[in-house]
Amino acid sequence: MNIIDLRSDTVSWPTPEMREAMANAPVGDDVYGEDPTVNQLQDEAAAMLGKEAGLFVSSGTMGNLVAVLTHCGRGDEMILGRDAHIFRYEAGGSAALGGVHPNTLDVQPDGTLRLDAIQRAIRSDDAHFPRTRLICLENTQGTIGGIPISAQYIAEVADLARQHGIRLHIDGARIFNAATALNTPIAELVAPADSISVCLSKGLCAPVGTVLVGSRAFIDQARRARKQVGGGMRQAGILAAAGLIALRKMSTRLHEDHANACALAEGLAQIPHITLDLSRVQTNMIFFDLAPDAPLTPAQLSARLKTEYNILMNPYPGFTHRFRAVTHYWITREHVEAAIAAVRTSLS
Ligand code: TLP
Repeated sequence: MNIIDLRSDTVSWPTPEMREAMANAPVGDDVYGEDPTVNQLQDEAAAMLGKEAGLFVSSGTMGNLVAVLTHCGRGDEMILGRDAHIFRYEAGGSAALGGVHPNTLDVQPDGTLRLDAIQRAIRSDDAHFPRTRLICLENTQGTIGGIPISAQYIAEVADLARQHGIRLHIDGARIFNAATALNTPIAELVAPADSISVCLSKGLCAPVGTVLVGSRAFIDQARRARKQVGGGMRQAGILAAAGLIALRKMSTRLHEDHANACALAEGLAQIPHITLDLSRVQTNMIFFDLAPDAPLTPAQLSARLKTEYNILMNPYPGFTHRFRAVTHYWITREHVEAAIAAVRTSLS
């Protein structure tokens, strides 16, 4: 990349090995279940995550939507964080398309929802209330800093859910980052969850795709929901071929992105006008605030970095002075040093 693109890990390009595998992938019609590369990807993802089956979908948003549509019926309720991607950034898809009622709770600084708040949010059996069907967690929790949440907490939420006959879905867009940061085997981390959507196209660099995993019965139903939202793809093995490399190879190198995020954060934290809490940099995301009296406004800093240094880093939507920077495969240590120097010079 001659551009240093720190806006997100979604911007990561496929690797040369992925492009090669895509060009040569054996394919079939996946709506008939006949694409060997898609089948391989689904099976490998399910095995890695310790679940019975997987379903390849086009995006993280579709993975979450299909999961919610499969777990919930119209008028049912899901409990999730007010800062969850599903609630904030998925265009209200589960309400628009599934009639699913969101019951949102505050996300704690450690990425969790308070167990007592979940307990209180679970509805009793009363005709006034929607039926609580689902709890959604997000790991890593992106909007509050890319914070990984532990296997123990997930197990506690799952216990609570099970006591009430409620399902647990994990938006695992960055679940491999969480497993890496926590040093927990991924299957152990997600063991108590009924479904997990795992993005291949963020830190794992595939150009497209997410795998939703769960029990065989859940995935059989999810296949119908995917079809309903127009997500049945045909010779999708071309995409799944990149996904296989994402799973097999890219999932084991994320500690490099985390180390680069730390280096970037440490450099930025020393620059006047920047406030950055280093203790919150635990995976590949960095959030920092620009002082209101800094020589540039956030919009001006972002524009300066782009036009003068070819560095893309955006103010974070919904906050007046906050930036988010995200490291990924195409961000090297040299890029990190260049970005620190560019921000320092721009703000001097
Ligand atoms: N997140 C994107 C934007 O949509 C904000 C980003 O740049 O971080 N779950 C989580 C936790 C996500 O962060 C994202 C994407 C998704 C789901 C949706 O994935 P896609 O973009 O594949 O639909």
